[in-house]
Amino acid sequence: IDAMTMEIHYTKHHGAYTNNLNNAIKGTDLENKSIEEILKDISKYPVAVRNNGGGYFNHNLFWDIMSPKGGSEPTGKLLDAINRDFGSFEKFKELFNNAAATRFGSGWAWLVNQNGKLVVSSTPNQDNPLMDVAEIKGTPILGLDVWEHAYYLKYQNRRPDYIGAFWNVIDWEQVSKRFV
Ligand code: MN3
Repeated sequence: IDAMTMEIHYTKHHGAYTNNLNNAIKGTDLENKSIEEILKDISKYPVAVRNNGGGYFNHNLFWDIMSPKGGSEPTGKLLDAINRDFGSFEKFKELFNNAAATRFGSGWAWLVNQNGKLVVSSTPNQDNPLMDVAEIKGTPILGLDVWEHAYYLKYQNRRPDYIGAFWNVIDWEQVSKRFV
């Protein structure tokens, strides 16, 4: 995962979602709600709130669960839950990689906490599992951006190589903190 892609991704793409979300909710009662509260009733709001609110939340999570010192494997309670719900860490990786690789067009792959049970899902565009419109709902604790802007500079069309490299930068301590 290279520095230039991350720089552009953070300053331009995430910056745009954040500004556009703020503009979309300006002067409405959504200004006083948390992003989680907004996302859970997203079907009630304009599409600009869905796209940019999702983009704002999803990237905040994405930056938080990556680290240059990442990689390795989860431990403790999270590893126990992965083993219980997927059979093994390797099996979970396979499912997650498949969700990320087969998401058609732009979107995200997720590890989702459904009241203590872990499932893998993917969503189109900037949707996420917190949204009432999501097919698979729950709390996302790990997410991978598979929009072309997330990898095209370095990997061009080779999305599977980008997905493979993601495992080297996952900060499992941060993912574990989200698994409550
Ligand atoms: Mn992105």
